[in-house]
Amino acid sequence: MQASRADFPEGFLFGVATSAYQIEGHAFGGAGPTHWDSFAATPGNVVRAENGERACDHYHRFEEDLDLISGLGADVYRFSTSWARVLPDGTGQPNHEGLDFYDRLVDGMLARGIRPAATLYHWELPQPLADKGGWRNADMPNWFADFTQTVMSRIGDRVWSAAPINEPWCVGWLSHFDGAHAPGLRDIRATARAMHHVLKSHGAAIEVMRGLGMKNLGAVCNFEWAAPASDDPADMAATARYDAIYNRFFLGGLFKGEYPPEVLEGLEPHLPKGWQDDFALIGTPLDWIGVNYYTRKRIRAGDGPWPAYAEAETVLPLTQMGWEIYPDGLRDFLLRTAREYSGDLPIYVTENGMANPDLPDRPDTERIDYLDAHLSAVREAIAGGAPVSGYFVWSLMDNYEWSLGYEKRFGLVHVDFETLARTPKASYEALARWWRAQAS
Ligand code: IFM
Repeated sequence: MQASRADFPEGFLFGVATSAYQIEGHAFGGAGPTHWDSFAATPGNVVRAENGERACDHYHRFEEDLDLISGLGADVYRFSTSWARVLPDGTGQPNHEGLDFYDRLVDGMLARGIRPAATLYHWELPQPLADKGGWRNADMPNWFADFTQTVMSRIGDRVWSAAPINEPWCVGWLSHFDGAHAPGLRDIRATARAMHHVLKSHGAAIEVMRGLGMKNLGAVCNFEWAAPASDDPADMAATARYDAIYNRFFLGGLFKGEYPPEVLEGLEPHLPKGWQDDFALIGTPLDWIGVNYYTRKRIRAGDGPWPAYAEAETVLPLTQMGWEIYPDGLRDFLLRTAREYSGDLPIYVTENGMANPDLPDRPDTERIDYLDAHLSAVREAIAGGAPVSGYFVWSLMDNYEWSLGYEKRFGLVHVDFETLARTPKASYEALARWWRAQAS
């Protein structure tokens, strides 16, 4: 790899990210059912109807996995807590086995000198709450606040950072408008409510954590660079709608107390009554903002009602996900986030990485090149004035890629899903060579 720690500002942190349902093995340790289990059990939703029952069996092998993170020289490990593992019914009686697991996990990081970066929710909603309408239900902020209180009363004293919800766009839009993730809805009213309740729940969780005296609290949003397929005004307007829904809705809510007009054009009639009064909670001050970045989309005008956009053909090399490799988008998002929304607030690249059809005995040079190019983009953003403070690779190891099952391999470590053997890839070794050099 081209980079070294010396190329980044002093104190810049490097880490890896995973999430609970994608690696833990949800069948273990008394976790309750989630909407991902029922979504995956419905034919046609997930490749081979695969689910997170066993995943990487991280629940039993977490010490080995923490050793891999330590061997990599990572400063920080970004993990998530499973709501249904901690509160199998979504509310009420905690599962002590689940809380003990996160306690041991955090202590295992600290024992290895790794900073724990917790995300409270990364998509596995307890089924009993999904049965009550899930993110559409106006009680979600209260349920989420209670979950936050339960988890963080136990581990909040030792985590280095915490964020409430991973990728609100996926929780709101992808899951309720596109129907591609659980609960698999395609409904504009459900979408409007979910998008708003996700942000309200974010704010409620931040307030709970502040009340517990926790510091270093942030939000993690995923962004896709949107480029018009042509300079035709219709394509440009469609691109602005895509950008507003995907990117500006969440930043606008968190930092400006407003939603973009291009989104209100479609969602306003369906937002819950009194939504305008919720921005004080949604915009409760943060200590950092997280940017998850993978790709860009070329957008053209589409047929039909709002939002009337369509994806145009790709023109750049693609990852195994079919996503264009476009590192400039990361640089531009980091600059734009600081310039238009977050100012001097530290920005972390909380996810970046690529899926590749890796085999354990073949060097994953494509991933090394991808990471190299995106790390250069981070350096360019820093040079341009963006206060970027850290970078996390998605992901530590191959895992459950949601509706695409176990086929898409994002890991720095190869996982054989028959034997569960872990084998570090060439990208792991390449990063370890310089991350281990002078861990901060
Ligand atoms: O695997 C996902 C992760 O759960 C959230 N961010 C994007 C990753 C790759 O699709």
